[in-house]
Amino acid sequence: MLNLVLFGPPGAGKGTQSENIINKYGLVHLSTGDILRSEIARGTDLGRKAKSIMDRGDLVSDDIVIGMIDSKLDSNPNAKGFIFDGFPRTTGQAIALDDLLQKKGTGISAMIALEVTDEELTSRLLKRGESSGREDDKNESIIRNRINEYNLKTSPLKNYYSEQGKFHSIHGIGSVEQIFKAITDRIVFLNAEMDLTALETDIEHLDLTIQDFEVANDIAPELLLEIDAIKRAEAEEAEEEKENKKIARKALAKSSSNKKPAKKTVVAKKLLKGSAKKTAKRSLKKMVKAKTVKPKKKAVVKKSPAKKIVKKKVQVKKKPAKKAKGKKKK
Ligand code: B4P
Repeated sequence: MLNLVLFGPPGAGKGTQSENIINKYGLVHLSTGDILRSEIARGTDLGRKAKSIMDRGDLVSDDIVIGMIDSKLDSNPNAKGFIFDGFPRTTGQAIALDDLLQKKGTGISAMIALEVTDEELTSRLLKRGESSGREDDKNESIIRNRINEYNLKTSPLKNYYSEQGKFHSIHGIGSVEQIFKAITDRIVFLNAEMDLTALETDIEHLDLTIQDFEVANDIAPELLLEIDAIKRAEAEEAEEEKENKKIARKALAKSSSNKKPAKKTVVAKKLLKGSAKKTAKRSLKKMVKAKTVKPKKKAVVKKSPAKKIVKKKVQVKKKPAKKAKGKKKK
């Protein structure tokens, strides 16, 4: 949530720049000056109380403006951010604003302060007074009083936000467009900073995930050992079968010169064909000299019952299928 305090002395251009910021970022505009003027225009009790104070160029009491902001925050629950224009103007208002936002689970992102000289402010406000009809813009001494109020009561807020690392100063003299560009450049920086903070929070959450992974990893080694043993046993079995076939081929080659095939040759043939494999293997091992064939040690691995069941099922299915075919041919 982007919550900006647009700060500066009277006539610094807070209202003017607020309009541009709202149009670009879709923030809800809360201008205490506008709210007070609308209360005066509607002739409410609050408006009547505020009018004489504003006409003198003094600040309206903290209680009144804090109450106004509170109800405006409540009436915009789905806002994606606020721009506070002309509020807070005293340390009391700043503390109250922090409390209100904290209760709503948010806070001020930054204070953007427009810096303008007293001479420029006076000239701008007198010029506006020619057409605005605002009492506080018509008289130079009232304008001076507003500037004094700012220097005395409002300016200290720069330190308040500076201590929180939220103070951003913008040179407020130049064209409206130039100043707006300087503000938006700062907002780009602020958004990047907010993204970075969000990323840091995500990484903190990621630490928890790594911890979870480590717990899971404590269990994993046992499973990995079991899988490894199964794989090794299968590889050794395949290797043994390969060697047996090699021996059988040698035996066949030796006996090819003999008229009668030796018992060893018959067994070897059987082994190569793959029939009576187990019996052949056992016989061959007995007959072949211990020097030539060194049986490998087999890894003892308990195969899972599920595997055995699958093998048995396959064998059972094969046999009746062969018989059925033979019957049909007859
Ligand atoms: P606000 O309504 O807040 O207005 P402001 O200080 O007079 O003017 P702002 O800074 O918004 O200037 P703007 O853009 O209009 O205060 C009015 C009174 O309300 C206060 O004196 C006080 O009594 C009361 N009040 C409000 N909030 C309060 C609070 N929180 N606590 C207590 N009392 C409170 O610009 C001024 C003029 O300059 C315009 O004519 C504009 O066209 C011109 N301008 C703007 N940018 C310019 C630029 N770059 N170059 C030349 N001219 C420019």
